[in-house]
Amino acid sequence: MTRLVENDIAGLERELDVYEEELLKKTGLNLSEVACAGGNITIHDLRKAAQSYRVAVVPITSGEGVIGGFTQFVASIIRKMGFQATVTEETDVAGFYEGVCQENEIIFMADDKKFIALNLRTKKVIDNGYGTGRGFGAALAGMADGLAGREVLVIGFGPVGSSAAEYLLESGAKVAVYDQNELRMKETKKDMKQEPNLKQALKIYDFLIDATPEGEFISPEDLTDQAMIAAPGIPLGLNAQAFEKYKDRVIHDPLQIGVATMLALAVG
Ligand code: 2YJ
Repeated sequence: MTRLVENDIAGLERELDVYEEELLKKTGLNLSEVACAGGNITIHDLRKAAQSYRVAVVPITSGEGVIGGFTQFVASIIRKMGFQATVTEETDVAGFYEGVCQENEIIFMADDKKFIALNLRTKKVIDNGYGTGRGFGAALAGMADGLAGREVLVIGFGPVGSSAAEYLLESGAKVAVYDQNELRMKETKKDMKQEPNLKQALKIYDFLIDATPEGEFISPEDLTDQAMIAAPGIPLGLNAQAFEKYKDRVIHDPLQIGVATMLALAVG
């Protein structure tokens, strides 16, 4: 999983309203609606949860340390969904203690390996890869006006791609997978088609999930004219020309959909 850097999220907190307007325009869904679709809960249940849960986000200094603006941005995404959310003053274990003592029952925290949401009331723990995959699957379904019976190519079968693939299967889509790592290809389920050649596959599928950590490996001529792309992978797999051509049909963000869907899953 790619480690975010300060630049990936700089300025995004201020732009959250604009981000959500664009998401709505592309998918017909706002951030909470994408999260609820990915998390399999109703908006009504999300709103009820927003009244009963408080959320703390704990900065974690281990490994490569705190990423400037990361916890603040996570908290602002959660507030955007109608929940009370604070960043703890203390970090690490002291921050976790502070969050729990202040009666927060959902704790978000990330080190270099894992980013989790922990629901202390239900003991549920939600991984960012799982939330991100499902959320981007839901965003693609929104953009496509439903994916039941349609063929979707998932590129990259790590924690995000495999969760997106599962979600898409649940939604009735026909799922195909490409991963350059043969061991990962072996982890695909039998109801998922394996695509051995990426270039050939890109020419066929109109609906794509780019869940790779590779940048700029997709050019405009690789894609069908109708292609729609949900791209949780960082950096973006499309090169600049492909992005320019497809930008109205590309969903790509570093945290928003993943965090929102983690929250929906944590309270669901
Ligand atoms: O608390 C902090 O500021 C840091 N310890 C945050 C670390 C963030 N973690 C990562 O970037 C992970 N690799 C997971 C990111 C998942 C984004 N989809």
